[in-house]
Amino acid sequence: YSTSSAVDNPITPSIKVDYTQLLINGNFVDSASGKTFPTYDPRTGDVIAHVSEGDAEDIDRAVSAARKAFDEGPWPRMTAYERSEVLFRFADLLDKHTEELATLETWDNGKPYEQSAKIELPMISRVIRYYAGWADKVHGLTVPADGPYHVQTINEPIGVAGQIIPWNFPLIMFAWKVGPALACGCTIVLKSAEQTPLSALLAAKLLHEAGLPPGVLNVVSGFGRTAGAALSSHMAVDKLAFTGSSATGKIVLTSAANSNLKPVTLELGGKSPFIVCKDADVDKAVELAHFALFFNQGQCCCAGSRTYVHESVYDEFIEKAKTRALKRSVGDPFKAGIEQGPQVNRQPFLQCGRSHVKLIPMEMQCCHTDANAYLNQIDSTQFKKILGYIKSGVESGATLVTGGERLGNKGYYIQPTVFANVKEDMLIAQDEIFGPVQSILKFKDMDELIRRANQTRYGLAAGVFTNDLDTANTLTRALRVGTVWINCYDVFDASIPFGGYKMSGQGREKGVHCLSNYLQVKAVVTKLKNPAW
Ligand code: TXE
Repeated sequence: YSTSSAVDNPITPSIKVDYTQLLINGNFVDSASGKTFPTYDPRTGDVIAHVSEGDAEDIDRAVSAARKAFDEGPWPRMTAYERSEVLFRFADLLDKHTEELATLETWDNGKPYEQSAKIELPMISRVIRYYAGWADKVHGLTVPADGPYHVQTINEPIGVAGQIIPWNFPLIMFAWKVGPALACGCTIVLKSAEQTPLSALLAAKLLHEAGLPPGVLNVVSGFGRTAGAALSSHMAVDKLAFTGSSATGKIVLTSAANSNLKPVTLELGGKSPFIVCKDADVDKAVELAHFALFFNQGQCCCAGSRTYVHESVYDEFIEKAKTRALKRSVGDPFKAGIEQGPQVNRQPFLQCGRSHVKLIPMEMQCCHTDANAYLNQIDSTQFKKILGYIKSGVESGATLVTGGERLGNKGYYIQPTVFANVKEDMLIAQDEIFGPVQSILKFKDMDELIRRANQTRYGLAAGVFTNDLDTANTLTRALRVGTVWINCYDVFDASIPFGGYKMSGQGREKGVHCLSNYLQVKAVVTKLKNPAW
């Protein structure tokens, strides 16, 4: 990998952080307790800013504001076109403030600035425009029921939506959640991730500048086990949308069931196969498989994190995958040409009671199947978690082809790492590593491949690299996943539904499918006096 000396000499971002308080009922306010928590620069571990720490009382205030805005406010009552105009104006403001938003995103998360500014921000305003376009196209049906009845359905907004988002794509997650909910006329309480609270506050401020009435979108920064738990169990929240780990997904689903049975959509983890077939152009396959895994420091729920390669091209593939990983440019994400920045975090959040001195057995650190065990681990330290998995890969007998170590002495940089000879029973082939670690597995025939590719508790996505139509179609039908990318990867158009099979989630985001998450269907049956008409 070509490291940049900038790993040790971080560039100072050109903006200052303006918004650190909670946004409740249209105003920036301190948390009820007055508490704050630090958000860190993953390039150095230094504190960027202290942010108001919301917990149950603040969630209560935010839900009351959202409730009032839904029950009495103008938002669900204004014309759908007026709502769409607010969203279009918001998208224009997102474009106008790209530099500030992208800077906050990179500073808080560590992703390359060029990725934030040139890939993510345009995707974000596009998603908002997509849902702005839907606002006045959400309508019901006329139903040909038996009997002397005139029957219609009305699609009504579901009410107050609670939305909990993660740190890997803070603004994209914000847009995927807020866009459809607002288009449908819902009001919102959004809890951002404790690792990356900054960009959502600026985006929410811009949404108010675009004309959003107070109380319609409330943003509470804070921790999962306090603010997140209060939101998912709140009796006055009508719907919950969550993106995060499968373990936390189980917890929020349980809280929703144990409180008011609010419907829940979940977008969770993955262990997606990327399949290189025997007819593949190896150079192109290596490049795409590399992108599928390493994009965003490997911190993607849909990362192609099990690279299956046909035995006829396996050796050549490994050699070339190694060369490509070694060429990856790792360094300060604010520097031009950087492909990989630091992982998101290392600090455990002591404020919410997690201990960073307790030693945890590897199985517990890595196993996401047991929610209680998972809660006891240091689950916020991605950097440590990834290095732990690399160790486990070596110990379980996989071949470390390149990488495997920390990079530099400062910040949370990890060498692009490639493992060969990986087997399904190894932890690195089963758990979501969420880091720059490529695991390569060899396969021989199609039936065996299908069985092995499906041998995971996840089912988010898959990549298939082939020119053979029958191979592509067979795999598409056989793989139990929510998205199949053929000869491409990570294509995230606003109109394409995204979500998982199995423990990767419930429901779909983006596209027309997402609207139903934020709607209730009301049937209206009117008796006809003169059934002849
Ligand atoms: O996730 P959590 P973490 C995976 C990835 C990563 C692992 C742990 O493998 O290494 O999860 O990351 C909130 N009630 N993904 O610890 O805990 C939390 O505050 C309510 C995949 O960051 O799921 C944050 O806002 N909310 C993923 C959000 O849940 C709670 C993206 C996600 O945090 C809560 C991120 C609780 N009890 C991690 N506990 C993807 N699908 O893309 C936490 N939260």
